[in-house]
Amino acid sequence: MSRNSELFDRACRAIPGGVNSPVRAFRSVGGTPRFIERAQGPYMWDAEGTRYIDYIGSWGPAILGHADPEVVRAVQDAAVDGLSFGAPTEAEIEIAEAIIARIPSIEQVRLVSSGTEATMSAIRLARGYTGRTKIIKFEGCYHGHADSLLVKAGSGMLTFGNPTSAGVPAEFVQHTIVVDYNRLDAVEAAFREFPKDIACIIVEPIAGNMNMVRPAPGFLEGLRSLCTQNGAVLIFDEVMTGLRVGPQGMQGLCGVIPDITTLAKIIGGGMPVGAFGGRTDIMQEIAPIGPVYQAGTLSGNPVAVAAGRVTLRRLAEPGFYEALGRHTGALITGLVERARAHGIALSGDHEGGMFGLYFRDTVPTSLAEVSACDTDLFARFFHGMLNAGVHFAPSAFEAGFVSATHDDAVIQATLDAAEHVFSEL
Ligand code: KE4
Repeated sequence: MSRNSELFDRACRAIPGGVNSPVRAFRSVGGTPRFIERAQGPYMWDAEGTRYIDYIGSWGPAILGHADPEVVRAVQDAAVDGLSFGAPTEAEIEIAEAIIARIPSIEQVRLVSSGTEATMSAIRLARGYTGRTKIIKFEGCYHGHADSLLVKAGSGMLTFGNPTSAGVPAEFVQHTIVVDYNRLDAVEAAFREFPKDIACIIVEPIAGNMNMVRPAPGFLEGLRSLCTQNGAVLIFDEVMTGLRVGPQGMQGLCGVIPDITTLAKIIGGGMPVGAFGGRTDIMQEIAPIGPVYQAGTLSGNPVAVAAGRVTLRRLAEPGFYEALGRHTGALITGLVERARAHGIALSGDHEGGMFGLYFRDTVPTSLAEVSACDTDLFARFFHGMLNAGVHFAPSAFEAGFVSATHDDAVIQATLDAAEHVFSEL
């Protein structure tokens, strides 16, 4: 038995499914998860010493590459002065100021420890600010595992084909309206049905949890108009896209400014940091100055914040996103060309350091089109690449991520491996 199999068997005895987050269990692609012992730059090494070029990137945070020396040193330096105080620190002000300087919609920001906490808090804030109860989310979008959002969620939920989660009472989701992504007419209909009771819309401005799906032209602009017209709060969940698709997130690219933005992943540089922020008049509703309660023991802890601050500073270096986008584009263009040369229906899309690969002829524009992709072929591609030393996300319903350390040589090595895999698919 391989070391990974031994570890997985042992893990399954101690941890449900052997993992601490479902998508890691390989259940939608089959096989044994690789137990990672260390990572550096674009590479991870598993328990058997096998090296992989990594395109999971910890699901987004590892944009500088794994174990970036400056980030690691900042964490070490912070840790020797104490791990967490439960009291305010100057570092929290600095990262808040850095976030405010980068994200157009954010005038004030509150730190939390995960994307789930950020979106859960943002929803509560929108309800408290408007005095309304209903929320609109989009099928295939995933915003973390807060009860009211686990309705037809994407990511692991979609992978398991569980459009809703057990353990969530119907009463907890009766105010959650789920419509199809890119269907502005459905959102208009919801506002017509509940003209004064929709607190907010929460949306991934580029969906990344049903694989990568772009907003249709005018979709985000339409959501902005409908929220403004109806007195509802527009929440951009940029946990994934924030600082991943560009220096100001998707809102910086599309010019649509939400009322609240949620962030996580990259702003922690691999350490647990999430955030929600927005217009000052809305953020003033948050405790301790407002009636909407929100709290967290480790929110803004100095070690996590140290990693985030260095990461944010490095992303502002000249040419960072140009290089990131160039390498991601070379990867996707190269993969699609090689697949098609072997008669395989593969399409791809990318924005900044985020990409989607789809085993179908054209880039999907909806969950239905993503769901029609050849997931069996994806699983065979996934394992072929894994055996060739390239680790993509273990699900056809996930986006992929490139880091600053995925240079020309790493991209070329990936394409060389893919050439061989496509020839045998
Ligand atoms: P976390 O609670 O996992 O930090 O963030 C939840 C979340 C919120 N919003 C968006 C847009 C997200 O993509 C996520 C989490 N993303 C998944 C990747 N599809 C995390 C991977 C996992 O669940 O293990």
